[in-house]
Amino acid sequence: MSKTALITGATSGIGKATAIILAKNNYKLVICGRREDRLNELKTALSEFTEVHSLLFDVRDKEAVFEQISSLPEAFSQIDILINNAGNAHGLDPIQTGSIDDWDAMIDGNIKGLLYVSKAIIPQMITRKSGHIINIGSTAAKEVYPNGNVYCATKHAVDALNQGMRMDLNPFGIKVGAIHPGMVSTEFSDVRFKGDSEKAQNVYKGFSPLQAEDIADIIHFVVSRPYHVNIADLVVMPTAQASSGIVNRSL
Ligand code: NDP
Ligand code: 8X3
Repeated sequence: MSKTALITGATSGIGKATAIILAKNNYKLVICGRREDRLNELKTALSEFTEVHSLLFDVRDKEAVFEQISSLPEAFSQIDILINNAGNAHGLDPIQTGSIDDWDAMIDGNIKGLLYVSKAIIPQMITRKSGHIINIGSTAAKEVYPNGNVYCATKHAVDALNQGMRMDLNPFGIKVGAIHPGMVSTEFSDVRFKGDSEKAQNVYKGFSPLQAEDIADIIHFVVSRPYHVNIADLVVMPTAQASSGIVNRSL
């Protein structure tokens, strides 16, 4: 029987690429996001390969998270793999001029949203004594860069939660691991710079960034390991990148 994966943030970037590769490899999917048109489009496209169900919710909305996940039809209600991917950076400002609304969006989405979705799904994994949770962190989970302050703090929190979840869920045989990408060309920078496409494009200028499909390939590798193998913590950068601040823009 094929496994069911629930992917948050499946409407774009890493989440969408992951949905595509998992669908082509016969995983059943629950795809989640806030943009209904994109969810519908993706569901239609992937239905050629697998069974797909979509859930429309904002991960920051506690009630909506629990309502939507508990509304899953029987055929999709057993979640074998949870991919906590939804998240974004909002702004790139020094701490003294950062916007409180941006801080709230990042803390509420990247940390609290990940917790709400996990809380909605972990009990069934405990009952079955099986399951796999993949948390999408970032190189920003491992180091801090100038003006990254709150985004880096939220991703450091994801790193801590990943470790904590792995410890607490260890008695139940549940796998927990994080993937921490460096610079990936998605809609991430468009969101960070609030639609200023020139600023967004400059982020990836002069080198070959990772593509969403590169991370999706890795996620597929991670979920397809045998039961006794848990990829607990994986950092992946473009070859041109050595750290958050060191990027060789001549590659
Ligand atoms: P995108 O902006 O392309 O995708 C972000 C996804 O998250 C979208 O599907 C969006 O869906 C969803 N999302 C964002 N906020 C919410 C919310 N409040 N509720 C529900 N869904 C939400 O960026 P990426 O694919 O790059 O980002 C995916 C993850 O990867 C994020 O956690 C990001 O921090 C992380 N990451 C990205 C890197 C990069 O350089 N791109 C590097 C390291 C980590 P919708 O708008 O439809 O709700
Ligand atoms: C996204 C990568 O370098 O913008 O998490 O923080 S970075």
